[in-house]
This record gives sequence, structure tokens and C-alpha cells, in this order.
Amino acid sequence: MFGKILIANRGEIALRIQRACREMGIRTVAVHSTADAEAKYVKLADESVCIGPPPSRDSYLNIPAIISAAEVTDAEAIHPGYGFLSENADFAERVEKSGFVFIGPRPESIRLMGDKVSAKQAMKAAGVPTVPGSDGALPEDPREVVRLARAIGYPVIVKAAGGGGGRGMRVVHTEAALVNAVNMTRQEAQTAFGNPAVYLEKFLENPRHIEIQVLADQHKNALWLGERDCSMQRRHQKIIEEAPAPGIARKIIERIGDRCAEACRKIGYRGAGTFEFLYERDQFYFIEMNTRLQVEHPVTEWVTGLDLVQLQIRVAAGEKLALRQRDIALKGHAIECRINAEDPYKFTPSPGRITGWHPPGGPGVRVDSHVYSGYMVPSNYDSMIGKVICYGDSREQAIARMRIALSEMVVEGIATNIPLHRDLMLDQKFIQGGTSIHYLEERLASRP
Ligand code: MV4
Repeated sequence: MFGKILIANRGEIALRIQRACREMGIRTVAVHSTADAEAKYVKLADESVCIGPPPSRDSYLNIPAIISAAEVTDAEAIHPGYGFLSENADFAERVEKSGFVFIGPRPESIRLMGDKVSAKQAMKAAGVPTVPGSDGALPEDPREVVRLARAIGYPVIVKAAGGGGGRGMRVVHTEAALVNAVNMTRQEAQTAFGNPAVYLEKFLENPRHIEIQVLADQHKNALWLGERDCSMQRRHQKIIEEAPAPGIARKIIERIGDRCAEACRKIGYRGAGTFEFLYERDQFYFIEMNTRLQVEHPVTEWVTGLDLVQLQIRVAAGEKLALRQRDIALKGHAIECRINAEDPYKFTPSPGRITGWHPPGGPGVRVDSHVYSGYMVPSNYDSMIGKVICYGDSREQAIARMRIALSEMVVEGIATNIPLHRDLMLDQKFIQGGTSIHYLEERLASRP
């Protein structure tokens, strides 16, 4: 096992990774920007290195500075967390070329999944059901594009191969609008991603967003660790996630989960990963794969009883998975509310000093956060200041505990979205379960 790991991230996930390392007897190196110099998780690490000024591109995205920090501290491995460099294949490659272990997939897997066209083709070939659409990138000839869209049937969606997570896509309802939409998306894709390749899919009007967690070792063993329902989102930012997904037959999910694990074996995947699906009318359609640990991993941890970060570290060190698929059983229900420093209904960011921090507690409550009374929320990074995760034997109990947790929670000095979460925990449609990806935005739009 590693003796020392460098954590190439900040905030709650830097603290989460640190805790896993500490439990495993691994020393930790925190890297931080000048904006995070006084953060408690930086002081809690065994060592820390300042890697640059506040802007991410000069610090948390500064590859040479991070590799130098690993060299001067004699770290053996680098955990990238989520966001920042976590899905940057060039970073993973440079980490390994410099003699460190990248705690994540092989660079080739990151590259394969980073291109949404090659990701979809690989997963389709590996037996994962995908959204009907163009088989690969669109040809130049507009007549062929028109033919393809007719075969798929309107509405269609044009997506950039270099996009993902909601960037670089356009819905097209009629043939008259098609060619212009394809050209516009191509141009934007060239500018934003340096890759003009685009593809077509049938546009699903009212799906849910369900994802499957996987974990693979370097010896061709792969497991799927249940699913998460991440449909409660606004502008591609998830705010509530839960496991398991309410109202979906276990048989259907098990078939998809087994396909995901098998696909991991086929492509020689290693580490943790997430298969993203749209779910509509009892059917799963693969859209993208994330090759990192996700923000919402705690809901999976709670219903499986596993520590995903420790498992990531173990498989990165070359250990064989000690678990078999039959050892994985989902128990109970977990819900996560992301707590953001923002206006709860206008969504404008609210950085500044937290003057009072009173997190909830009690049975079935977990709070993953790096903040404290007196903490300054910097304006340079995203607005998430923590996550409240509640567990129950049933979904009803998890919701009831979340209501209590949110009623106890007080954050002073800045605005947070806690009032929105309190509303949602009383929302009849949410309580019923199974709302689509559009539900939150529609509800916010119709607020008096
Ligand atoms: C779609 C779709 C409907 N049909 N693809 C948005 C983010 C990216 N991961 C894929 N996205 C979508 N792809 C087809 N064929 C609707 C979305 C979508 C969405 C997906 C997941 C979570 C939130 C979303 C919000 C708006 C649109």
C-alpha cells in the first residue's frame, strides 16, 4: 500500500479523501491555492504545498506545479477528486510518466470516454444499450444528415463529441431547422473543444437521469454498486441525489448493472466510474461515462456499506477486489442534498465569511463539508460548501430524517440553498418519487 498520497483537489472532497487515507494509515499531502491557505483541511493534512494564486488555471489546474509538489514531498500516488484535473487524460499520463500512480482509470480509458462518440460506440459494442442515433460522428454532406435524422425521427438532438455534462447540444424539432443547427453546433464545438465532430440522437422528452456506479481492479474484476437517481437538477447542476432509484423494478436495473460491469471487463477499465443513463418508459439509454469519483458517491456508500474512496486507493495500488458481485447487497435508502452558497431561488453565488455553522446530526445523518464558523467561502470556485446525506430503512424514513436535519441546520453570514431543500422535502411530487430531469426547473418557473 502507498505510504503517502497527494490530493490534487480542494474543499469537501479533499477532506473526504484525507479521511480515507488516515483510516488506511496513509500520509497525506494537501495542495492549495493562496485563497485556501487558511482552510482547516489544509492544516489537517500531514503536509501542504501552495501551488499558485486563486484562479483555478493557475493552481488546481496547474499540472507542472502539482507534479512538482508530488516530487518535493515524495508522494507515491495522486488522487484527483472530482472536477479540476480528474478527467484530464494528459494529466493522468503525465502523473504516470513522472513515476506516480494516478488514482483513477488508465489515460486511454479517460480519453475514450472523453470523446462522447467513441464512448458511445465502445459501450454499444460492449452490450450497453444506447440512445438510437447516428452511428458515430455526422458526415459533412447535409443530404446524408437529413437522411439520418429522418431515419431517427424528430425531435432529434445534436451533440458535440467533445461536449458532455450539458455543454454543446441543440434540440431540433423539424427538418427545416436541422442543417443550420448542425452547423452551429459544429462551430461552437470547434471553438469550445477544438473538435468539430457532432452526432445525432433521438431526443427523449421527459427522461429521468439514472446512473450506475462501477468499480474495477487491474485484474479484470469489475463490480456494479447499484444505481443513483440524479434527476433533481437545474441547468445541469444536480442538487439532490438518491439511491436506490425509486419505482424502478430491480430486475431491469440488475440487467443494466451487469451490462456495465461486463463492459468494464471488456475495455479493461480500472478504478471507480459511473455510467450515465436516460431512463424513459422502462428503458435505459446510455449517454456518457464519468471516469472519476462523483460528488454523490456517499449515497452509494451508505446503501452498499462500502468506502468508495478506500476501494479506489486499493485498486490503484494493484490490489485485487476482495468482493464478488454476490457480496453486493443494497440495504435501505440514502438521499443527498448539496448545500450551496447561493441565493435559494435566484441562484446568485453568495461567497463570503461564514459567521455561524451549525451542522445537523443524529442517527442516519452524515455531513461531508470542509467549512466551519469563521470560514471564508472564496469566490473563485464552485459554490458547494457541503453535503447532507440521510439514510433510512425506507425512502420515507430517509426523507423524514432529511427534513429534521435541514430544520436543525443553520448557516450564518452567507445565503445558502437550505430553504429550497426544505421546500423540496415537502414537495408532493418529490415525495412520490420518480420525477424527470425537467421537474425542478418547471417547479421553479411556476413559483408564485
Ligand atoms: C439528452 C437528453 C434527451 N435526449 N439526450 C444533458 C447533459 C448530458 N449529459 C446529456 N444531456 C441530455 N441528453 C437525448 N438523446 C436530455 C439531456 C438533458 C439532461 C440529461 C441528464 C440530466 C439533466 C439533463 C437536463 C437537460 C437535458
